[in-house]
Amino acid sequence: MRRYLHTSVGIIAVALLLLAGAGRLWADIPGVMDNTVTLTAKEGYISTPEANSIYMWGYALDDGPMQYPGPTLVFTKGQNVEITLVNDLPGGRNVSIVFPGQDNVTFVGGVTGLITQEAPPGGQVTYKFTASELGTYLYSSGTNPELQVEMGLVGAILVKHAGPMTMKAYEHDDTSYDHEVLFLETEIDPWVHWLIESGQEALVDNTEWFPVYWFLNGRCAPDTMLPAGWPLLPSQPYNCMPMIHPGDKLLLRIINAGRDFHPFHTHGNNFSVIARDARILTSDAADPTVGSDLAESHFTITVSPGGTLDAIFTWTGKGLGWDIYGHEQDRDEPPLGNFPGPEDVDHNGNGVIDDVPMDPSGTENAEDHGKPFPVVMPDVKDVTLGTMYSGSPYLGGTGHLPPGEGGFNPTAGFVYMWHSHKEKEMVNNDVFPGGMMTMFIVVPPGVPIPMH
Ligand SMILES: [Cu+2]
Repeated sequence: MRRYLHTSVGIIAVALLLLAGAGRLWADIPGVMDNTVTLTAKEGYISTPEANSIYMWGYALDDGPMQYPGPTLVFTKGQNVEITLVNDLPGGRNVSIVFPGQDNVTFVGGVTGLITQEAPPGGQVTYKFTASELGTYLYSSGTNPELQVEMGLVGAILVKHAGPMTMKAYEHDDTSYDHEVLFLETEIDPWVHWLIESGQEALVDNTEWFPVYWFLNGRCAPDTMLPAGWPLLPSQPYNCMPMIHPGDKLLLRIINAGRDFHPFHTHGNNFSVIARDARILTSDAADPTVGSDLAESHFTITVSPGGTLDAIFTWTGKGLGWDIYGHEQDRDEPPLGNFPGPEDVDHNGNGVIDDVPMDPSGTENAEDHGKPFPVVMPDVKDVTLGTMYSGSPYLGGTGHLPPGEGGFNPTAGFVYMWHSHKEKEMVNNDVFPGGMMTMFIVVPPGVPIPMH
């Protein structure tokens, strides 16, 4: 346990070290942006942070490695989409894809299945549809789904506006965002996977299904925080570590691709749920000026199994009652006297002219400008320092740290946990911490967050 904790802290440290470096590329949602895609259903293995290796089935891109989840498919609204599924699964079984929320899916080739057209062993099937509605969608196997979804045949579809920089989740004007992140939630029972791997499928009993691994985008924490495309996780290419500036709007695209409920919890602030199952929560879907007027404010949200949800999260520090930037106090209060200057404004409306400028990003909360940190910081020798502590409680502030401490948060962002609020889902096969958990990072204004 001790060794594991050390390892996990090390991995978080590596993640933050990379975060500090140039060329970060994981703030957005990586995926395949092509309207003609070939997916191959095949077997493979995933890794979990407590050093397990689990047999899986997944959708690969072309003849690439098995992926968990399958490639995130990014289409633009109105695009005609063609997805060819090649069946390379073992055991002489059919496989398929269902596209909940997509209208008028047609097929070429394949064989008729119970739910949809299927690819026979060694064969293929092509699905065609028009990505007619914006939003966040699931795709998954429609063949023996109680087994094939468990084994990993799931993925995400995002339908976006055609303009490359039209960052608006839906037509409505208040669904715009600055950054986006995908949370594809799954869970597995490794016993089922072992039975399949060892050729004992007849012993799989869904009444005894008992998941002990919980994933965000196919990774268990702390691997969620490693970059996308991390070479040691070849079958788990996607990460999950959102990053914003104060005041940025972050679009959360949440998909429940499993069969349990996961109350996902963003510490620090509420978020606004603007859509469910890729349909905006509005009283007038035809009028884009109405906005998501039926949006719900939540602190924790559960998505139905098979469902999706879009929410907008933002964070400014408003309401904390202190100045997150640590701007100087009102030096123009007695007995120091007044210091007139170009920034002489009564920012916080307390009747005193401040001589310290507001944050130029425009997101600073005026009422808290200049207000002191509300507690006396303990002496550095009386605290245990985390690897992410910058030496200062202020956003963008750094301070002196003992030798060997800190260094993993050089931009002095605020870092905190987002996770499933079913606390048992924060483990990897009973080893804490892990599971459906990641870190969220607010970086100071001006620190670049890369986009596509
Ligand atoms: Cu919590």
